[in-house]
Amino acid sequence: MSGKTIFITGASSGFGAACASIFAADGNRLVLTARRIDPLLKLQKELAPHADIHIIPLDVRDREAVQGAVEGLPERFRTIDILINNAGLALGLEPAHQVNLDDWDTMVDTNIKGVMYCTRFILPGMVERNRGHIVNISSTAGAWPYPGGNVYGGTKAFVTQFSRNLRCDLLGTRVRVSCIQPGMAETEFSKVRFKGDDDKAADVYQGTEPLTAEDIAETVRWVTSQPPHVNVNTLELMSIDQAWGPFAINRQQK
Ligand code: NDP
Ligand code: 8X3
Repeated sequence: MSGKTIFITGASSGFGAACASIFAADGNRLVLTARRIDPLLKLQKELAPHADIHIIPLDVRDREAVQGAVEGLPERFRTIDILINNAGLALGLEPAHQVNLDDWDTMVDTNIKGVMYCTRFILPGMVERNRGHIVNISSTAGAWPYPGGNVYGGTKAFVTQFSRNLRCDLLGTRVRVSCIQPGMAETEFSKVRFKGDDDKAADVYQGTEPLTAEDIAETVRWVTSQPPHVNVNTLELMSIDQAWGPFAINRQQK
């Protein structure tokens, strides 16, 4: 797949940056967005020989900024073929009764509202052109609960169900919607979750072979390169070193 215009949120690291590399190598035009401009500039410099790249410093929590970013795109980037709603984060792993409420707000604003805003401002053009593809990055955490997953898992459950509901609204158009649900993958994700504590972040992956950002980017590439009549609805993937546990049971002390 080449010659497409692809809008990626959260392109400054992890899955988003890996998607940028893969889609640039294939010869696509990219709009790369994230809050941090320096990694975007670096990526632009690296990828520019293969692809036309437009970068925008963008906080997806800011509705007006998202609208301004989409409406202010240079002419050659306006026809967005693929939106990758990837920007997101987990903050903390505390139980619900001890959690920092600001962290919950940040996750809701980024993982839910950011996806809503980008979708709402980019989707009308896709419907008008009767073509396009939205790829939403959810998580296994949206389907499978774990201690401390509380609001992070809730936001990803939103992403999964929102993706399905979009398909219902878009039935009769040629606009596709896919939801990817990765399990544990080694990126900056845990460093962000543990607020810069590198040791805690490293412990998450210690002794395992986690998914990589490139694994997810390859998955997004596969999903988006299916024939136009094929819509991959939901795709869950995990490292071979991860699986489900049994139900947790609280036993009375004798
Ligand atoms: P990273 O922390 O490496 O990347 C997250 C990206 O999101 C960064 O580019 C960051 O950019 C961006 N981002 C965060 N907040 C905002 C914001 N308010 N506005 C714009 N961009 C923002 O993690 P991953 O690559 O692993 O995560 C990508 C997505 O994948 C997330 O949605 C995450 O929840 C999901 N996921 C991750 C898994 C994992 O185990 N790693 C597994 C399943 C899903 P910047 O800080 O520059 O704004
Ligand atoms: C990231 C995967 O298991 O840390 O979404 O929640 S997990």
